Amino acid sequence: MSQARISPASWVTEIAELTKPENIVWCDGSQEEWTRLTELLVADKTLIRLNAVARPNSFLARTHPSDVARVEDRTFICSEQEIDAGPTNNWRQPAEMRALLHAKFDGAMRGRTLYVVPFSMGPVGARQARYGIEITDSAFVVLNMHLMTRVTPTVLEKISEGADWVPALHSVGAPRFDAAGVALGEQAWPCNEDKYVVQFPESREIWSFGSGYGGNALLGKKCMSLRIGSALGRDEGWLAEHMLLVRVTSPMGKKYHIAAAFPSACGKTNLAMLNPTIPGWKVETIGDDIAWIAPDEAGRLRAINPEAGFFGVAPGTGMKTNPIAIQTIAANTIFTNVALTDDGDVWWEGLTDEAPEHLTDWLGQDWAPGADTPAAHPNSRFTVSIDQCPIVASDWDSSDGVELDAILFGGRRATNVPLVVEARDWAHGVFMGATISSEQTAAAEGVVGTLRRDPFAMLPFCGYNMGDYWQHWLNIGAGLEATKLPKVFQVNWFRKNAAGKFLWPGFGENSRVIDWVIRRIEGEVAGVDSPIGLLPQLDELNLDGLEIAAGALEELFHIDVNSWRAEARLTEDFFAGFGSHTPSAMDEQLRELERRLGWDPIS
Ligand code: GTP
Ligand code: SPV
Ligand code: MN
Repeated sequence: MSQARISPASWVTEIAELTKPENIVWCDGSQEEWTRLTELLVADKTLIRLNAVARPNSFLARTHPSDVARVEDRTFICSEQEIDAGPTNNWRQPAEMRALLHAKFDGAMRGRTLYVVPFSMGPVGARQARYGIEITDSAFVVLNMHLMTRVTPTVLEKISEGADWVPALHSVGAPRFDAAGVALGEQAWPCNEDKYVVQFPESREIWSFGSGYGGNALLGKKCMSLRIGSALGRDEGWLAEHMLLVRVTSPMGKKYHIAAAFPSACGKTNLAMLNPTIPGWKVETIGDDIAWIAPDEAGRLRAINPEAGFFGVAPGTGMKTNPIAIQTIAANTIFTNVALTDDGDVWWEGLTDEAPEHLTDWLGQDWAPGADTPAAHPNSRFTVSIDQCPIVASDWDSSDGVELDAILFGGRRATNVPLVVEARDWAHGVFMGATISSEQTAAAEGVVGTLRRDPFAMLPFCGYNMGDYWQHWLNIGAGLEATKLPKVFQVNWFRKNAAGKFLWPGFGENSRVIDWVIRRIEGEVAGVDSPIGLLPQLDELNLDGLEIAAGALEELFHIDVNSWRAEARLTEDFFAGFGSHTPSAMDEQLRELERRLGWDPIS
């Protein structure tokens, strides 16, 4: 469903007439632009330049305390029919939303600069690449787009040659003047209490108002690559996924490619930069958040990372947990909402075992160890180019992408879900993805810790009816030979014991799980059947040198039939919420699970 669009220049004129900026700047992604805009933002105190010896060319931003995460209840999918957005999305009638947004954007950029940012998701010119133009009144957004996407005027050439593109409009919603020209006063972090992150999946447009933070404002990321991307994928026969992408080389020298979908703040960046604790294994990073997956001519699923950088969670990232990330962010990095040390460097919980004696916290207040609030916001993050990752695959941006050998689904589950379990076949794998639940994290506004369904880790990111999305996954699998499909697994690094302690050490030790996954692909280990899928036999796991409490392994793989029956009952209700859009294959999977749990299916 390709749309004939007006030219970028006409669109910019139209938006400038609406938003009434002071001036217009066309961005080119150059080093000169980076220098100019960082200097501008340091001068107006939006950015703090970090100690140039400790962390060259790096900056700290402190957002408004109300603008710290994605705003899911202010995120809208505006399809013509409500049913096409489905029950998991906020829906508004497109014409109604357009009228509302026009009123919001009218004069929204008074006294500000309108930046035009042409960007590509995927290598420019690649078959799978998609182009966008973000208009924003935030220089901070422009700088982050430099790191996260490919900002280049070549995109405008491609568009003038006829390539399709996504118009993505963003304003922080904080004009400097009102309509009468009266100064409105400038906040340190301009934003608006009223926020809208709006996708029009049918006309492939994005309108975002009121927030300068992460996925709300960097419109190439969740808005375009996932919400619009998933709608494109449905229509064009591919998959836009909230997945990391890695290459793993075994001690035998054989290469495998793995994609993994975990909900926000559940370990994608960490697995993407896995530092294996078992000898002989090598991991190369390809992507840490988004994968676009398409069938190729040979009938295999191939994936690219459409992004060009990482927007990673800071807390918990340290030399012990993720040394690769620590090396990646040594320079040329923008930090948001972390703490500032007295010598002008950054700190957050988990960077070191002990906090410095004095810090300036993310709110700009004095902070000392023992304070009852964290120094860094739990959703504080770093933005950095993927090129700086010491283990990035040299061909990470190859236009061809990589053939997938395995897909992992995971979440934060304190109970029930074992360390690893393999799906019996593709449909069972889709069922595993569809039934992911996870404890709420700080990545979105909401109560941290409550268990929520997050199918395919796409709950906030699917641009159409989630039930139809499951059917699309089934269709993709049905269109390919079963032997050529990636094997599907569910993993859980977060199971806890009765005392509330993690049973599994996680991070680099997750290589032991990857080792088993790959030996399953090679047919070297048989596993053992269980009601929920194929589990490892404990002696199939490489546990050499692992320090783990007695009994912890048994607990990690324990399947509690009663809890699983209770979970199946909840799944029944969950599926019912999608009505006739729940694929019958998903209902069959649920009945099969109930049967294996020794329980008479209720229907
Ligand atoms: P988004 O960028 O929000 O999509 O998140 P992500 O999935 O990339 O999450 P990330 O890897 O940044 O991890 C989030 C948090 O989980 C961090 O605090 C990590 O330290 C923690 N974490 C990651 N892997 C593990 C693990 O294997 N075990 C434990 N216990 N914690 C982990
Ligand atoms: C997530 O929340 O899944 C992120 C961060 O990766 S954001 O870009 O803000 O969506
Ligand atoms: Mn994410």
